[in-house]
Amino acid sequence: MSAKPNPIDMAKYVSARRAVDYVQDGMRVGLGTGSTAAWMVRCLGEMIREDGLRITGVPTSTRTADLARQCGVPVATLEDAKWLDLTIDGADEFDADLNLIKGGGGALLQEKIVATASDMTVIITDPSKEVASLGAFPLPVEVIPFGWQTTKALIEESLIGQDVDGRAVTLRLASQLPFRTDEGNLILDLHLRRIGNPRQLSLLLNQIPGVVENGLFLDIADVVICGRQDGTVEVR
Ligand code: ABF
Repeated sequence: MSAKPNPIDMAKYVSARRAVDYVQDGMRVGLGTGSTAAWMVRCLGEMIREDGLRITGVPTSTRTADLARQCGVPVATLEDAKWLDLTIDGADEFDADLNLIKGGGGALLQEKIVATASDMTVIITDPSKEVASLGAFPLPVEVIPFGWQTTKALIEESLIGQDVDGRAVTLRLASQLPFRTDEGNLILDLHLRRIGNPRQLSLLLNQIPGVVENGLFLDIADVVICGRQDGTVEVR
């Protein structure tokens, strides 16, 4: 591996390195977004250069697409690939049921579409991502720009009576401006602290006009790999 990880990145690298063991020649592979997924893309580039691996990558964000091209990973659109053999992606939180919160990187919509269009989804993490209950990480919700303040108010209203410990909703900013997703949408972060019923909350959020998708990834992960700084790895 040409680029060696620093100790902080070691857990991410170990997780990514173990995940690419699932990649076989000829696969169509969903390429996740985030710093852990970036190590996965670099590992795939190494395998392509050194072992002659042949795959087609479908990126989940423009920044992953850019990194894949830099690493020599052939990329295609999901339309071209039609279906994927495997998706490898990161997460912000995972629980004992392998349910996730994703979207801290702002790519949750493409990530959820790509992961859902895959025969297998492998999530790469480190111990800091494991939780007893989802929710400590603010739940990202992607909304269209039109009427977003009304959508925000409807979300806040919908949280009343839900099994959550917090109800603050904030607009995600990037350098004092509203953060925009690759689709030009906005992200609202729900500071819920604990989500008692993720399935019910996910269904509720996605019924609200203006909501495009939310960062609860339920029944999507087939495997969660947890790398550690000491170089060991645990596969759930
Ligand atoms: C991406 O990976 C996002 O959905 C998630 O927020 C992020 C985690 O980033 P990192 O690997 O940098 O912790 O899939």
